[in-house]
Amino acid sequence: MQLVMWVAHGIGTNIQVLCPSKSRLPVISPQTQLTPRSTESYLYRYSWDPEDLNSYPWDTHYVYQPQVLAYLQHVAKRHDLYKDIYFETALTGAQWNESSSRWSVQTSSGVNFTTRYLITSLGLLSKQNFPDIAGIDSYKGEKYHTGAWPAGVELKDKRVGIIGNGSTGVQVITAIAKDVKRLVSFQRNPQFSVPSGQGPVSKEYRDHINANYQQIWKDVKDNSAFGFGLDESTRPTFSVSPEEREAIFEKAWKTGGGFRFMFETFNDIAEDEDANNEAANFIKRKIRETVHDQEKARKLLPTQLYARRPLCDAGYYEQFNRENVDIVSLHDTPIERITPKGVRTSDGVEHELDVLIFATGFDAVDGNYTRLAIQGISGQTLKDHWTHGPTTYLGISVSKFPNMFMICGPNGPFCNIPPAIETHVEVISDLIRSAEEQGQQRIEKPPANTNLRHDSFVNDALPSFSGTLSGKTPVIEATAEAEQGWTKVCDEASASSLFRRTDSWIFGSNVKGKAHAVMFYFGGLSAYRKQLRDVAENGWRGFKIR
Ligand code: NA7
Repeated sequence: MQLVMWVAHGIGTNIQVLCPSKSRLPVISPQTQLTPRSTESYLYRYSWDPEDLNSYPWDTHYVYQPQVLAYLQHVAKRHDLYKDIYFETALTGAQWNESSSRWSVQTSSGVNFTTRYLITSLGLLSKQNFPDIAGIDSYKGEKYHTGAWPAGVELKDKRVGIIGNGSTGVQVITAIAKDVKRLVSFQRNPQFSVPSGQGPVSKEYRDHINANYQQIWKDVKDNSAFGFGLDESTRPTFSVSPEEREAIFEKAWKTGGGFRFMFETFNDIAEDEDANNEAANFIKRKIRETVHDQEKARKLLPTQLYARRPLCDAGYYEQFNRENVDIVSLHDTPIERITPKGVRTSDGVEHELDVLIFATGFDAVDGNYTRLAIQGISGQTLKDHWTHGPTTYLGISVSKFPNMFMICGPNGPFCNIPPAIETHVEVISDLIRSAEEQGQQRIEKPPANTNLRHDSFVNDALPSFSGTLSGKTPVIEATAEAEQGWTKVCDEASASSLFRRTDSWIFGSNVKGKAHAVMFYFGGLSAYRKQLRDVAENGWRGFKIR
């Protein structure tokens, strides 16, 4: 999942994977593992190896970062993938060459490639977003962004400040509060967080998952909107009495899970403002009950709609009952500047710190695409193409960028990421395979006894493969009409969502100067997969294959 760049030369053969680092997953020091997020352990893995699914161990409802990394390493070893991966190698530029129908790909290590297909897996959330705060470079203490956490950071007995309280900030605060000398959360907008429900899994639970794994994956992919393995509710908030509603919220609070709380309780929390208020008020009551100091509680009470990525935690609000944990509301006292010693707020207080943590999120979804010079037909970059916000066909393809495919590109499904990744890998593989098969049918049969390959692989660092060309490389390109049509579909699918009315990375409004744009298909994973099937069954409608 952290493989950042795939440069594919053909499906099933000669896939070269570029990866800028051996361990891009955030690494907090061993004693302060981040509380996991929303994907439960049994789905935080690949579905296509049933034997491994049934036998690979996981002991808690959510896995921690070292366990996720260990799992990925295990899969890479088990399926002999290391030989195809170039570590410490980042993509620096790529150009489509119309006359040869090839991509030229440049990398940070100086190894360049010429490929038939360019498949990107750059990450929805990987380009770090640093806030535009005066004096940020003047700070002399230790400074970290949670999206690039180095191994071995020691926070024990230090004065730590953290800017940001989204999904990551909430996790970090919960994880480190007990160890640090002093912790100050510099909070702009308070968010809603519910318990995660982390804990050990029983043998019965694991046996149940194992016995039903194939059906579970089928339901996740083809019978659900969010792909989290939830029993997504079909019940409107006001279809039950206030007492029943309270009991339903209370049960979800006790069970735990952010997406579970939002989508397993009622079906209209993300759509209907009154319903949203009911859920929001329940969580606010919990915050008031949990946080003893009412001034701290006031600062922690959200003031916006409950309509950002739903958060969960392993005791976030409880941390503010510790003497060593404080909160600065940036609505009350905005940051004036970052100084060499710490953070100065508008009340004149200089909060002196040993460590300053930026949990300020990411230039999400298209951020990694627009910072790179990926040039399609006529040398146009993706950045040029996306001046008014990112547009794609089905989240995988962009017109004028032939034979380039994106895994989790803009306007892919808004859902759990592992099944979204698998869906994209499946559809891209099918599309290329189908186009290659059509191409093969069109060419003459090759002469016998040649060491035939579909292409000649050109790689400056490796010996070139022997072989000859057999036929023309198919050129697969989304049409401009299909791209516009899909953008409209995504626009309409999110029109009624309250998520669209809050400022967050989901609509690109967390980064200064970035266009507020539709970045996801909000119609649900199973509906999305139905659309893909429909496209495939109708001759890959919306693609030109030449
Ligand atoms: P998020 O969810 O984008 O959160 C970023 C946080 O940083 C959020 O609390 C922001 O406050 C805060 N922020 C950003 N800029 C500033 C400035 N200039 N001053 C103060 N505070 C600021 O990123 P995460 O890493 O937590 O999570 C991203 C996703 O990764 C998450 O949804 C998971 O899917 C995994 P704001 O709310 O904008 O006022």
